[in-house]
Amino acid sequence: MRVLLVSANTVIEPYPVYPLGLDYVTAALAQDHHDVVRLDMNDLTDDGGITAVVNRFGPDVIGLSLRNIDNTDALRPVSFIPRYRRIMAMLRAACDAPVVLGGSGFTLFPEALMRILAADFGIVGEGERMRELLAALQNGQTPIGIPGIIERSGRGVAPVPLGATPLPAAGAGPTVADYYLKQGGMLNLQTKRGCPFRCIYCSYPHIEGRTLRGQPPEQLAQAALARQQAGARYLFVTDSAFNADSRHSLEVARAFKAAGLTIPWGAFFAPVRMPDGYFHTLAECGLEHVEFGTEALDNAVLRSYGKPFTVADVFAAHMQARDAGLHVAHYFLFAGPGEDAQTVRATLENIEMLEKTVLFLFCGMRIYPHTALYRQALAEGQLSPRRPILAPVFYRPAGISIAKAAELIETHARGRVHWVHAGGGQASGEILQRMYRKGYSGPLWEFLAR
Ligand code: B12
Ligand code: SF4
Repeated sequence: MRVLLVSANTVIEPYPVYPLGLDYVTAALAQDHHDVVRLDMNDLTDDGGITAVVNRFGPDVIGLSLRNIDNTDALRPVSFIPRYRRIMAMLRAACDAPVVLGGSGFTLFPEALMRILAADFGIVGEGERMRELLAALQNGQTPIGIPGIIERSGRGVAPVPLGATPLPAAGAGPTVADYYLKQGGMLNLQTKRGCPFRCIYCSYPHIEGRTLRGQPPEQLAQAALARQQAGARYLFVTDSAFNADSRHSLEVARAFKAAGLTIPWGAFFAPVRMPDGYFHTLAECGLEHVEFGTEALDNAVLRSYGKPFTVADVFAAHMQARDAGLHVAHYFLFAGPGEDAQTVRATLENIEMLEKTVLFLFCGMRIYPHTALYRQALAEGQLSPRRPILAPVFYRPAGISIAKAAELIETHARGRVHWVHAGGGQASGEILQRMYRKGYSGPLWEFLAR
């Protein structure tokens, strides 16, 4: 079949992110010899380009990748759904091919997005299952009943994590990656799926499953090398927490080095104490940036967020990474359950003791479906089961308002470049764009470290 895969994402903050998910879908469809063409909305200078591509290619089926739903900012929320509606309208005007929705954002809100975008099918979870969907359509059978596939009415079956997923054979080829190679030269790579932790607000285990499923290190090293050969100057590892499986992460890093990967890379880490020498080994294998999902530096708040570590663990992990010569950043998420003015101040004071770092401070915990936070908000009467949460709803802690917590953070952060509140907004996006144009690559937050 002729399949057009469209990446709808045009968010460029903090930087444009290569649509990695579509590599996996493309690789899966290639196994059945489908003719796949990809269209990246980041790469189109004007939306009219959609119609031209559809007219030229004449797809039998269109897959639309929905990564982001909104900017998850409680104080200045921005929804990306109106843009997706416009893309959908242009696809519908250009042809009659059935449209299949997928992607991490879609997986969080499948029924609502099927309805709003009036799509024909959706795939909840891993998009490799599009193979089965196309096989059913080709054989004139209904795809309903295949795990993860839903139709417009929302009827369908819950997804089950795939056992083994094929890795895109050669990684990102220059034709689809060109835009990203020019905009900072960053590509990405996923070394495993899943997260075993149970942080109450987190949607990642629903998107990727709780069981860690690692890809073979040698294959990953070849995929990393293919990206380097395609021109990538930096790799971001997209795993929920790279160190959630310390053995696999070490094997992957060593395989990178053995394969001859020379470009730097970075990843998200849980700030837990790692075995001695862990970060040194990763640093020797090219790791440069450690992004810790710390969220709070108050033990009661960490407990109430369901985090698998304490304040002491955070300091220990920080020192381990710093001693290995790595750039270290911490993400914080204020105003969740258990937060009040005193815990906000405790976290802010403890942050002062983290040396040589950058702090990304977010305020307001978005409530996602299938999370303990969702159930807690229901039990506390903050939500009713019928209230839609596609338009973001943020948890309201009893002890402090989101606005007040934001004010405390703002006051503390004012005038300090390494305290980046709410992602730094458009201004820091623009600074990054300028630095990329000058030839810099990578997340670049190390320039702010103090
Ligand atoms: C890594 C990551 C980042 C990194 C990206 C680094 C990089 N260079 O790649 C950084 C930190 C930069 C980042 C930033 C942001 N992120 Co982010 N990020 C992620 C994360 C953890 C992984 C995404 C990923 O690459 N996965 C690996 C690929 C292989 O999987 P995938 O894309 O999901 O694709 C699979 C399926 O979804 C499906 N699929 C994908 N496309 C399609 C298409 C079709 C047709 C089909 C059938 C299937 C299908 O098949 C694929 C293979 O199985 C997800 C959470 C998660 N665990 O998914 C959040 C996530 C995507 N991010 C999110 C958000 C909000 C953002 C930001 C907007 C945050 C902000 N306020 O700044 C920005 C936007 C950046 C941008 N330019 O788009 C949200 C999106 C939901 C929402 N509320 O909108 C998520 C889901 C996290 C969450 N809060 O739940 N992010
Ligand atoms: S916040 Fe991080 S460690 Fe916690 S469940 Fe989510 S991905 Fe896992």
